[in-house]
Amino acid sequence: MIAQEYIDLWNELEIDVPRLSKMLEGASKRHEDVFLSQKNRPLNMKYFDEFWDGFQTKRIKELNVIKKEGKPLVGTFCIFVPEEMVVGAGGACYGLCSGSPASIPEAEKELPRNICPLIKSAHGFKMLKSCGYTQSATFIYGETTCEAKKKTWEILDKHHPVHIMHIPQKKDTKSLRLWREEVMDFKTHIEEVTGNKLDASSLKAGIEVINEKRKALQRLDNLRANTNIPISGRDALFVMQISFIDEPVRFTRHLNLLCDELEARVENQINVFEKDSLRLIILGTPFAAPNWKLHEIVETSGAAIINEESCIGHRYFKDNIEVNDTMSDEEIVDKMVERYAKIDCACFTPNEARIEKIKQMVKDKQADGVIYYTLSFCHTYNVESFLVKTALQDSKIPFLAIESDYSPEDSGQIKTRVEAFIESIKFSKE
Ligand code: BJ8
Repeated sequence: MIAQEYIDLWNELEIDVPRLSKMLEGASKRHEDVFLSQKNRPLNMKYFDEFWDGFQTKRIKELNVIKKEGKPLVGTFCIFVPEEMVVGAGGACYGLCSGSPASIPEAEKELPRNICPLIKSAHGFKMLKSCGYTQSATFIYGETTCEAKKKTWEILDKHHPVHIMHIPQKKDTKSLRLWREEVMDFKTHIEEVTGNKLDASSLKAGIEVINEKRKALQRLDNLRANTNIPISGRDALFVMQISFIDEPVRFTRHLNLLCDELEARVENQINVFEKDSLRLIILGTPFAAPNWKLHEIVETSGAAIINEESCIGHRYFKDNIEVNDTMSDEEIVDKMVERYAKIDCACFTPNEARIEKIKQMVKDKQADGVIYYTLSFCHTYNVESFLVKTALQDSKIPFLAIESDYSPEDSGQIKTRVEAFIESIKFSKE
């Protein structure tokens, strides 16, 4: 039962109240099935479970308080957004609803069927007015990372304001110059919303908050790769998904509490998986909530997921921004540009650093194999999978490629392939 104050807020945001209420019932049931059914969960997951219960109510209320103060709310689908600037300006930057199949049929009235489900899902949420985050956003952040996204912005902009950043697709000096200009334009855009200059001290304040969040995520990342695995991959993914929508300081505090508990579990040799379960890393495209399909399949097939080389995962938090008190705003922006240029999205050519990083991750985390996950019709990740596969096979690292969308229809088929993959690794280990 949704409290009247939230229904009033939803009406104010022109949300389709019956539709969102129905979607939330489904989201809650799915959360119960995928997460609450697990045994031996860390007690500090309670905060994240409760956050999920209020993610379209309490959190939307908080965001709209910020907006009423004239601060920006920036909704995004990509980790190229310089979120430190938004936070430094007192605003909030968050991931938009884009992981559910429920909104896709509506999106297909305006978008082609054969494009990535993430884009269609997000576009459908806007058309249906059934996501509090999208409805609240001052503007949606768009980027030119892939063909489908950059053309969708032109259509999405008819429903909601979109600010587009041109992401260069090479990492040479010329391209980085363009990227710097784009970051400066983004800064100006944020300043226009608030009417205030983003000076060195506000930039630094935003960087500190996001650095702390990334450090806590790095801590989780290290803990879950222990020999005794203290948390399931499903739970770790859930925490990372919430990192994109929660208030960052509160989120960091709760994540550090969870990590304290995980540290104690490691010391006490508590493992949430059967001893000798295979350790797998997932590579590829992002998992927007509630896309939990692959994690659920893998972890109910006898293997543990110990990492995601993904934007909802390692790619998001691997790098911080190092600044000091003597830096000017220009120098701080340079540091931000440098940090964002390290993102190894498959939209870059060449993208060899990603392959080297994956090999290192497999070694450091003592993974038994990788599953390369591509959302259907994501050409950059799909094509790059050949290069990753070849490099990993040369290093004798077991590799499985899965391409899927948000529908549950292929779950059985994926499960069969994952089980066969797990058996083949076990067989070769023996
Ligand atoms: S930095 S991975 S978040 S672009 S939408 S590219 S899945 S076809 S999300 Fe991404 Fe930024 Fe890169 Fe990360 Fe493919 Fe779909 Fe495009 Fe996608």
